[in-house]
Amino acid sequence: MSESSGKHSPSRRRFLTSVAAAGAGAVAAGAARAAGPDPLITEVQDWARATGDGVDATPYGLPIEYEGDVIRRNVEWLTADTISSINFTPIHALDGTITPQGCAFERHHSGAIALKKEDYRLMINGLVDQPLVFSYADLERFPRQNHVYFCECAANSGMEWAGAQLNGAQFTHGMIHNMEYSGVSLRTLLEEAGLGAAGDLKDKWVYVEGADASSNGRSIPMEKALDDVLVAFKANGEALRKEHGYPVRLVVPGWEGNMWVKWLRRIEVMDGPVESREETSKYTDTLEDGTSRKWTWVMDAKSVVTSPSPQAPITHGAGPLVITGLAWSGRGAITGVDVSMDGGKSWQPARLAAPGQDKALTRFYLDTNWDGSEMLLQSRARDSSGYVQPTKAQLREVRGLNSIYHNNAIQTWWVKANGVAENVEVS
Ligand SMILES: Nc1nc2c(c(=O)[nH]1)N[C@H]1C(S)=C(S)[C@@H](COP(=O)(O)O)O[C@H]1N2
Ligand SMILES: [Mo]
Repeated sequence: MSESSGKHSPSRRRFLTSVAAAGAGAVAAGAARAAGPDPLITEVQDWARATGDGVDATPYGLPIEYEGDVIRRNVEWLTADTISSINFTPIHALDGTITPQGCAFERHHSGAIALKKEDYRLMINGLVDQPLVFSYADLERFPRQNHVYFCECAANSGMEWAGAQLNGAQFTHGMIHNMEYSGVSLRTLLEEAGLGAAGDLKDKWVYVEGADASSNGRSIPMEKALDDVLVAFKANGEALRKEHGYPVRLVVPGWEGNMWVKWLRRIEVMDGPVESREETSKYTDTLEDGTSRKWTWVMDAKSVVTSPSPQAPITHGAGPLVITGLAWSGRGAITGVDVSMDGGKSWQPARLAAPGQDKALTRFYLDTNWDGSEMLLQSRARDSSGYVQPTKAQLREVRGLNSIYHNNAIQTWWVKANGVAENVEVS
């Protein structure tokens, strides 16, 4: 509510104060608004005096200027340069589950390239009956599918292993996006090339690589390649943005973002994994004893409260409060989310906005009446495999402190009585 017009009388101010003191909260604030003349209601406003923008003003729309805060952000010490870089989705400011492409996190190893559809080629070679090259127009002639999936970088929350570090859900959990992809099943394309030459498919792999300088090559076991992997060219109904791999990217549902090769260029059917850089020195987790976990492809169940959170403090005082967040699992659907306000001592079930979808983000809400005292706010996800999101202590017991990747531990926000929230750990 704006006080800038200066038209509010002292008595109105007192009235507002007394309502707040009575703890009547957000609902009564509406009644207070009616107590004095509100120029936003009683005066004719500029926007009603003349016509607005014409329909030709915005051939392609961007968010209104007042939403200029809902943007990707960097963490300076994580972004050595903008070529090998990462930025973060503003999950604290979004609702629902679909991430608009315009603010979905980006991770590039050698910058985002501009590749025309006409210059696009996808090769399938190796242990196939007939090596093939597809143009973009060729891909459009295969039967198409639509699926919503989350893409999470394995490094999401990686900075939080040793302790609470980054102050905001965008920074601790924002290496994730969730889009509706349209594309062709990888199985369809592999079958077009013919897998007879590969023999027994059980021990076969595909090696996928991109057209950018880094190529970001990764090995994927054939079982996954023939399961639900998509060769996608649309996201949320429109062409992939350049930064997400235009014109074609791989979608590897539930598996770490690094395998979602952008600007997809080549798929080789092989009799073993390549053990490339991105799957050996990177994206593996070193344990206490110095050995590393290998082939940790699946992103385990995880959740985070997006509001209130450090970038989305409570600004309305005690009373009705909507607590909300996101949950996801690479092993299937989210079946439930619990919320704790006391650092994990007690839990209550949150409401899922819609039944959990396979390997996609699920929105949860807890509609509560906040008593105005401080909270240690947490969320805990469960998935269709029966897996329950672990605490940081439980995860460290198994993995130690050397890891960077695959941190799916429960997150805590310390929400103070004034509504300000901070990233903390509870032991
Ligand atoms: N060709 C190519 N594919 C790539 C990358 C890359 O640098 N080059 N980065 C990978 C990583 S580490 C992640 S987390 C995802 C990020 O996808 P996004 O940029 O669309 O968010 O793309 C993956 N695919
Ligand atoms: Mo990543």
